[in-house]
Amino acid sequence: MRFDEAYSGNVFIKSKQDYENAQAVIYGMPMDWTVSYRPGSRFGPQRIREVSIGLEEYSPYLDRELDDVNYFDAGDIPLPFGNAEKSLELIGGFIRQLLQDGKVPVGMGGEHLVSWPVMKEVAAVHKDLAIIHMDAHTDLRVDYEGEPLSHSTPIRKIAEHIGPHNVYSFGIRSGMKEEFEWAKANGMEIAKFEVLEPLKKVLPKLEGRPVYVTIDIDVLDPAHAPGTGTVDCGGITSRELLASIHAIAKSGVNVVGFDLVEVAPIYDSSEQTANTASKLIREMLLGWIKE
Ligand SMILES: [Mn+2]
Repeated sequence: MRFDEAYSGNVFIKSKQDYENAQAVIYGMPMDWTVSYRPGSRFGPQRIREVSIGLEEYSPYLDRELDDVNYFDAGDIPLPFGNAEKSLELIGGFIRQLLQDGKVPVGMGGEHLVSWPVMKEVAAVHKDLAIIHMDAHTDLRVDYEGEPLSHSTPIRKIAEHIGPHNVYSFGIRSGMKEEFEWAKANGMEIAKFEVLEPLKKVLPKLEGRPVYVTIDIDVLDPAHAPGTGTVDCGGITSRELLASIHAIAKSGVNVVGFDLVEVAPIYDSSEQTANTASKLIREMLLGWIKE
């Protein structure tokens, strides 16, 4: 793969731009064509990169700095506007290549549907994969008004693919009654309203297992992250989300890939959401990409 083709401008702070030696590869998935409410997340990845320049390179939480991690920012994957099926195929192909090269995928969305082909490819390589999902929304719909390719469906798709008992959702406060009932009937754990405390109970169960973590920025309360398409009040604080990232870092799970999705700069007039997202990515890189 020629990454210079995908490269589109600035990079996440301290990216080494050395693919061969990179442990992790950051990439943007600038797609927002299946959203049920407000579009705009296609511009998320670029804005997160731009504001990342304002980050400190050192994490006082983890006593580690970005120079200690080798990562490569591949830019945004070029995706055909309006064609969800083709976009997901392209994302899947990109991830297949990264995994073949032994890289940890670090994705930035984009709407949440982009996580589906990523999780599917990761599951093909890492048997016994578990998913940690943080979100305001269940994302367990079969379809949205008849359309199965919708940003309200990715967790249902991966749950059916790897088994619902391997998927753990946290911070959920919005969804149809049927979605909650489906989860309960199929042995899938949904932690409502909170993230950190239920996560601490689940992490020991996942010790030693490969885990993919998918975070929708709207798990945060809109007071902490207003710049997203489907805002939903009653969410967690950025402090709780950081503590949750650090709890995963300290646990015995093996994080084999992760993403942060649904940042929509157009609703982010203070740029608080993009700045928060860039710090979350810093902490995930420092906490989850081990030596
Ligand atoms: Mn959501």
